[in-house]
Amino acid sequence: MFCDELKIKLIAGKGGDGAVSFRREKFVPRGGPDGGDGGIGGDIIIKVNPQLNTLSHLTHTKTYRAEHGTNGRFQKMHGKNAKHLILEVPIGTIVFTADKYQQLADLNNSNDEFIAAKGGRGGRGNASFVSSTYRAPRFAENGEPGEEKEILLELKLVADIGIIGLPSSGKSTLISVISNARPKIAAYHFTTLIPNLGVVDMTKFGGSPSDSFIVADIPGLIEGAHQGKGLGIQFLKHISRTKLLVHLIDGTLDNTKKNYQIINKELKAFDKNLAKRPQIVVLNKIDMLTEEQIKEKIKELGRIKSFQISALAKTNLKQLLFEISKQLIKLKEKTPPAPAKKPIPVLQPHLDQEKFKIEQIIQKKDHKIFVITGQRIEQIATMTNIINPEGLERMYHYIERFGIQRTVERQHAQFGDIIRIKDKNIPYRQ
Ligand SMILES: Nc1nc2c(ncn2[C@@H]2O[C@H](COP(=O)(O)OP(=O)(O)OP(=O)(O)O)[C@@H](O)[C@H]2O)c(=O)[nH]1
Ligand SMILES: [Mg+2]
Repeated sequence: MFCDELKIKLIAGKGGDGAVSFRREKFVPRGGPDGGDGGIGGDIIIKVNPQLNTLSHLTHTKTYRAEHGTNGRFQKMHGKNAKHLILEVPIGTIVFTADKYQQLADLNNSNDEFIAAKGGRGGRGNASFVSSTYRAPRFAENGEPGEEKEILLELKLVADIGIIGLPSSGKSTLISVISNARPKIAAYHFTTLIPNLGVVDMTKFGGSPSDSFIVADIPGLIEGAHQGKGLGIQFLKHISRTKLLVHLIDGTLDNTKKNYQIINKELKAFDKNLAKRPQIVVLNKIDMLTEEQIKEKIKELGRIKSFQISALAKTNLKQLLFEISKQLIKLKEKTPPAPAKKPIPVLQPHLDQEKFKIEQIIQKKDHKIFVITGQRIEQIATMTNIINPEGLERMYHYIERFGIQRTVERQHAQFGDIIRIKDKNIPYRQ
């Protein structure tokens, strides 16, 4: 099976910080707190675009970052939520964790999408902390950092076009200059023994990502291949699902038309339908021919229209690729859409609420450090500024509420010990 794989890093947007602010109005001497909440950070969403065939448009950048939410402001002004970053992928893309250990999503339908990295919550402004007992909080939350992770995208490839031709007509040379495939190329026959697949990134030739396609280079065919001559014709099954064939003819050989017919006869012997597949006929190696010789070849081919290229000298490749891409788009429009498969749920990462553990107890000379981990408590620690006395109080509130206090007490916590959560060192207190 052929796969296109891509590892990328995602950093979702951070939430905006909450504001600390107090109302200031004429004739109102002591206004209440009015600090607004921060905006939500942008998610990174992986979304199907049925027009795409490859992942090549995502290879230019290794790290994708969504925008941050903006900070809250006075007069309870809410910070702006950030825009989500949408990464488009072809149908059939599977999302894995970077180590490929866990599958996160299988995007099989034309409108599937998956939130791959969640943006951070906005921090609450001091206006949100007002209660009957807490009238003038001088404290606001920081915005939560966006999720950060590495993922692996995998796309199972089915070739859109197959390159066919006699041995040494230049099939592997062509695929090597138009795609990312790097097959073996040599001046002897049957250099290619198994098909090679390559992704043609049309943005490299001035096209758009949706023009990109997948090409297969197969072993050479010879007369009598259907009777087992040369490498036979079994490998033609690898291109039986292609939509279009590029028929490459070596321009330096005589009997241009006859050579063309030999290949078509072998195709027919393998599968009548494959022989009926649209073909783009290409005369290769024109760098070795004079203008006069090229004209003669065209004349010999008669009604069979051809492109004239040199794969080696990279002559006329762009025109050929745009023609392939144009024909592919037309052919795809004609093909009925695949029946809808059962919808997959849109998966969202969630935080395992209130679970924590003592990761480690570090024994120092005169005190201990309890290193606490847990998604939710770490999130709270990141969002809380403990230098602010009210922020520190809030941290103690959660330490109590989550049961961390009781747990460290059972481990003989004493005055002078530290509870460490993420990068915050909180003095233990009884
Ligand atoms: N002058 C010239 N030589 C070419 C061109 N394209 C390919 N060749 C040469 O032709 C020879 C065969 O090229 P390949 O790309 O290996 O041909 P192939 O069709 O893949 O051959 P098989 O895999 O054996 O069927 C090599 O020596 C290439 O350098 C071209 O445009 N001009
Ligand atoms: Mg080859």
